[in-house]
Amino acid sequence: KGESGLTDITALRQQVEALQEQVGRLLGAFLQYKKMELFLHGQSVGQKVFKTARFVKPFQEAQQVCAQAGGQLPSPRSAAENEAIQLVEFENKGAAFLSMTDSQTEGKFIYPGGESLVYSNWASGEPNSYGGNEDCVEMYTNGKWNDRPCEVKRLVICEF
Ligand code: 289
Ligand code: CA
Repeated sequence: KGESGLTDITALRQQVEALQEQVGRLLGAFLQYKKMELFLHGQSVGQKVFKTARFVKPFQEAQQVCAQAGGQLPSPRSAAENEAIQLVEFENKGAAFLSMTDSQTEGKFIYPGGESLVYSNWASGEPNSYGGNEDCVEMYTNGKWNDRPCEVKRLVICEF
């Protein structure tokens, strides 16, 4: 009994060591992959990654592009997240759509899940619903937000 107990512990130790090696290799591979993915056109901030598709689309199609890729349009919830999106825009020389709209209630912008904004960075005088048809939000390349018609085409950036 005593001897077989020791054998069990030795076997377990070997298994733990093998697992530790595997985790180390996985972590190395993950960090290499992450570096490559973010090398161009991507930014990571906290738990989020923003990456552009490098083409423009109207809002609904942009939403579909991101959903298809397993992501969503960007919902910047802090200045740091806003700046990360701005960096992706800067590299790609274009304003992008954000996820929020006031399609449901004019003047009340919400995230796709229905939550009210926890952060905003409106340009001076915005949102102004210019012409009465500006339910979507673009981020200018200076990081400021402007409400715009959802039909205009803007750079597609997705949040993952
Ligand atoms: O069609 C109006 C837009 O081009 C924008 O024009 C001006 O920059 C401002 O009035 C914006 O609010 C508006 O979205
Ligand atoms: Ca506007």
